[in-house]
Amino acid sequence: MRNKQSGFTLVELLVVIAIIGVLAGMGSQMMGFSIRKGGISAAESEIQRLTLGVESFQLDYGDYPPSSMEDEYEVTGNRLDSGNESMVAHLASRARGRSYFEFKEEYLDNLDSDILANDMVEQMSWVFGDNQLREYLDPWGNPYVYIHNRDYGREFSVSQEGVPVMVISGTSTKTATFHEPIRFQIWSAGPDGIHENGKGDDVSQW
Ligand SMILES: [Ca+2]
Ligand SMILES: [Ca+2]
Ligand SMILES: [Ca+2]
Repeated sequence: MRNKQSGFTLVELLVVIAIIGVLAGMGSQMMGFSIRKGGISAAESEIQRLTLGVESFQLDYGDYPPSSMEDEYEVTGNRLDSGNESMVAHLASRARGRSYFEFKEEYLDNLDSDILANDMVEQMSWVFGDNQLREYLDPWGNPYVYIHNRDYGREFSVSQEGVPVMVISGTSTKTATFHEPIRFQIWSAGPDGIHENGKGDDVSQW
């Protein structure tokens, strides 16, 4: 009679390794899920803050920031992320002695490296120390979309993971009209980084 071997057999070892693999997979999936969830609530709260900023700008100036600085002031620009840049520029204005938005530095960037003309910088009482035409980014690094209600139905060029794509204001399936009909639309492309005009996993203010 052979002595019964102590320790694990090969089969037992393989079973243990398989179980560890499954558990590790579940763990990383859960972690991915909670990171995604965290991103979504961060985007929601930033959109809420941006909405308040845009609303208080409107109280002072009687109108929301335009969807495009290029059109509003007849300045030349690259027409990429114009709505976001216009929103940032107007919220960064202290022309009336007050600021409309507290920018979180980690979300500010100028992905397309464009600049605001110097006379415009003065005119807006720009709060930044240079003339970079910045965008405000969502937690996944993509600029939010901002569109004034005047421009609903119009196509705009925005960057999606560094590539320009066209977007159009989101429509509601309930009312068959645009969301936020008398205000403005702000949305993030969401965790998948793909703009769906406020649908799919996009995070929007409606
Ligand atoms: Ca631009
Ligand atoms: Ca820019
Ligand atoms: Ca999306």
